[in-house]
Amino acid sequence: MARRIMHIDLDAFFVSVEQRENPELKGKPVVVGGRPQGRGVVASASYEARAFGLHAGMPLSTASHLCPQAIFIEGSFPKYRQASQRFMTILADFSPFLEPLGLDEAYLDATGFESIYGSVHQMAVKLKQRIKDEVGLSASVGIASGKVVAKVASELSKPDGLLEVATGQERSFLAPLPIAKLPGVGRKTGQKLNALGITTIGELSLMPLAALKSHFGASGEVLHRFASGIDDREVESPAPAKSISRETTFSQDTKDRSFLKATIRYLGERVGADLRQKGKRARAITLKLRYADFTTITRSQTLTQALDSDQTIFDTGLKLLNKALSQEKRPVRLIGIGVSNLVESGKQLALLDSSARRQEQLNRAIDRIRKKYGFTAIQTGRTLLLKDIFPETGEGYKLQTPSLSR
Ligand code: TTP
Ligand code: MG
Repeated sequence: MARRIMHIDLDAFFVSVEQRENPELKGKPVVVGGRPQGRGVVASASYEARAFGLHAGMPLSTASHLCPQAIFIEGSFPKYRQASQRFMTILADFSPFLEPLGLDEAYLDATGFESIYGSVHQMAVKLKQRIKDEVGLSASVGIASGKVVAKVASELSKPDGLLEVATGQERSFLAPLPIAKLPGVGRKTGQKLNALGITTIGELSLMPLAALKSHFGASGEVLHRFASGIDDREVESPAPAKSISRETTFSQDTKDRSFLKATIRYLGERVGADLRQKGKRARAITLKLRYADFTTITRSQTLTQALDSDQTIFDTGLKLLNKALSQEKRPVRLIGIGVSNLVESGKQLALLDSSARRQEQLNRAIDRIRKKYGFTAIQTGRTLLLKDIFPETGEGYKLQTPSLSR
């Protein structure tokens, strides 16, 4: 079956987020990047500003010269990151075969989704609508049999566009376009091709492969395939986490061993729950310590078998902690624990000895209860200690959670 690959890209992303928050900016030439007097460059320009020749990467001084009436905004990255996450979450609702690229674009493999949405085109219409309703931004979508053509199509359809290239039409779709529109053709390659008398993608596709290879080496072959609209690359979802960890910075540096132990227990239980939820076991455990003077050390231990129990994480973490602190005089500022060298859980249970198996069953029972009633529904002896140390939190260590980083 022919593949249907979507490329989705938000329109004038940074600017659109600003316009969403301040409707007065809508329909006007707007630039995000900094003050026109500054030495920065344009990060994002509204389509109204582009009509004056403004584009990303242009020095702000040039931009204000070309379009003095433009509104210049410094921008704030956390806002864009949040919008990006909401955008990606919507895409993930449509297909698990998702490859995010940067903040505002992604490939999505929609092969076979006709049966759900009537057509992939319809699916793209729904997707665009949800992005508009839920994130307040407009996206452009290209659909084709491969990534390259899908990307060129979304770009060509901007803003707020939707363009599908039928299977078999890839080459004729690309042929009239200038070579700069082809992903992979940067400024240098473009200049080199122009010098060879090549200006359109069609001309590029007709260049003999041997000639392309002699000019561009191995990438000559890629250029040839892309220019012909051939691109078999898969949509690659990001690799799953290779490690899981939790750490916390204390509001006051400490030398209190019991407190450090309790914190390790708590962080270890969090890591363990995460590990089991992901269906993984770990072969290595790492302790991280940062001392008051900001010196940071990590100490790791490899396990004889891959395990996922809280007890193993705690025991190993504690051993590493005792070793690290045996000669140590400096107070501790941050403590963290992590697991790595992860393997799929599989059905290994039967291979474990009886005490390890009991641990497994206990952890799973605790996970179930916590899933139902919250993480703090069950506290082990050690984590209960944290309650005495932070009595003001009332709920024991719960209020520590926001300071956890992963
Ligand atoms: P793009 O998708 O390249 O640009 P855009 O979303 O502003 O406009 P378009 O409608 O053509 O897609 O990049 C996404 C965001 O990344 C952009 O809003 C700002 C940021 N960016 C920079 O900070 N510097 C740059 O040079 C580019 C190209 C983008
Ligand atoms: Mg964009």
